[in-house]
Amino acid sequence: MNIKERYALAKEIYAKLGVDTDAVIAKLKEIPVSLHCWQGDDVIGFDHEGPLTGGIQTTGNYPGKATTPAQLMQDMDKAMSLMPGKKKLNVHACYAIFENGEFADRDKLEPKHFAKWVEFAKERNMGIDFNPTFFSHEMANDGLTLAHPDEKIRNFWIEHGKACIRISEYFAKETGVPCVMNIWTGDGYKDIPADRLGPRVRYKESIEAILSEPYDKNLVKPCVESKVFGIGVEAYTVGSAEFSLSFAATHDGCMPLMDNGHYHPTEVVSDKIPALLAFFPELALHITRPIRWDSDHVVLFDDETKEMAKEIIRNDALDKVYMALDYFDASINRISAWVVGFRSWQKALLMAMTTPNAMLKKLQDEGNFTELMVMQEEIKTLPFGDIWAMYCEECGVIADSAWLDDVKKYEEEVLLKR
Ligand code: RNT
Ligand code: ZN
Repeated sequence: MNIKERYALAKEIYAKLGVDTDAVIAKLKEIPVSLHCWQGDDVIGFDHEGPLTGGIQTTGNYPGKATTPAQLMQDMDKAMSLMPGKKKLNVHACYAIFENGEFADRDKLEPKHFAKWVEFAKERNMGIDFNPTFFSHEMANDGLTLAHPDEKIRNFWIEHGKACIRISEYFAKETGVPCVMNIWTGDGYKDIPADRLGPRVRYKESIEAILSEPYDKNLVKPCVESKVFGIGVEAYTVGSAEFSLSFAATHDGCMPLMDNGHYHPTEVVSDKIPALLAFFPELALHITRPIRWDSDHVVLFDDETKEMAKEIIRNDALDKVYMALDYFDASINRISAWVVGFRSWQKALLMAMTTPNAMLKKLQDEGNFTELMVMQEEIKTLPFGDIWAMYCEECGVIADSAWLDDVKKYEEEVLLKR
């Protein structure tokens, strides 16, 4: 049987449960997911020589990584050609593109330094999300930026944040799509601090100073990302969960961003999504896969990934939750890493959207937990693969793992020649 025939049979099975798979496929095609440029070069960027800092780390030394804007864009294009669904581009400030030996430090960045990214996005009909880069810079060498006790250092980073707001607005105006601007710093201490409040008050005031830059709230959507700890800052993180959530809750227009690698191991973001939806009109996610720590492994189609997608879909929150991938694996083919992660999140969304959520909710509300359990188990073995295959086919990408042949060919012809 070919994909269409398999789909026709599967469609019937889902229809009996009240699920219109044609409508689901049509809808999923329109939902943007942010694809992070930083998987392509191990979070290095183009504006500095030094190592990746900020308490985050890539491990592995797989050959062929992109080292120029042209290579990174070429690699992203290859990866995107193998992913079904709508993409939004996610860029970090350290990916500024300078022409002919020109340079601008982080506090002096301008929209023109990102004109090439705008061109890239527009040609591909994508919006752009943006991130100030508060790491991998000499002014971040103390492990503190916006929370630094030295006012000069804080001001440098505040100016960086403001520059990024202006750039975010430029992205939104150019692409016609609002730009989510995520504020994350690795600020913290390796060992027991003598003052836990002071850095947080400074951090709060610094973010407020950044957000005092005038901008159109319909175009720029700032958010603050929390974290539990980073490498080298194990004892104390300034932007903890409580800090960031409280900041977002008390600053109109500022969203909380949850990265599912940034919590204690038994906490799950899938449970936090509905908790936040009860209070925030909008929120943002970094979708990643932590193994024992914030290891940023490639996102897989695993239980918690599925569970997060479910919480967005069954709460009808697709227009409230900004979804972005955030992982970086340098130990495998980087294009394959991009593709597996993006496809996994697409699968999770598709599965959530083909789940008879209204029926299951009703069983819960009626207290019918016996049937709820039976149905939830039953759903796990529906012919989901046939719906996925049709979705891929309609999006013009290979449905099964044969896409890897393409990546292998690209590795041989392009990556290994670098
Ligand atoms: C780090 C945060 C942050 C970064 C990116 C590169 O722990 O998750 O979002 O991964 O900004
Ligand atoms: Zn993140």
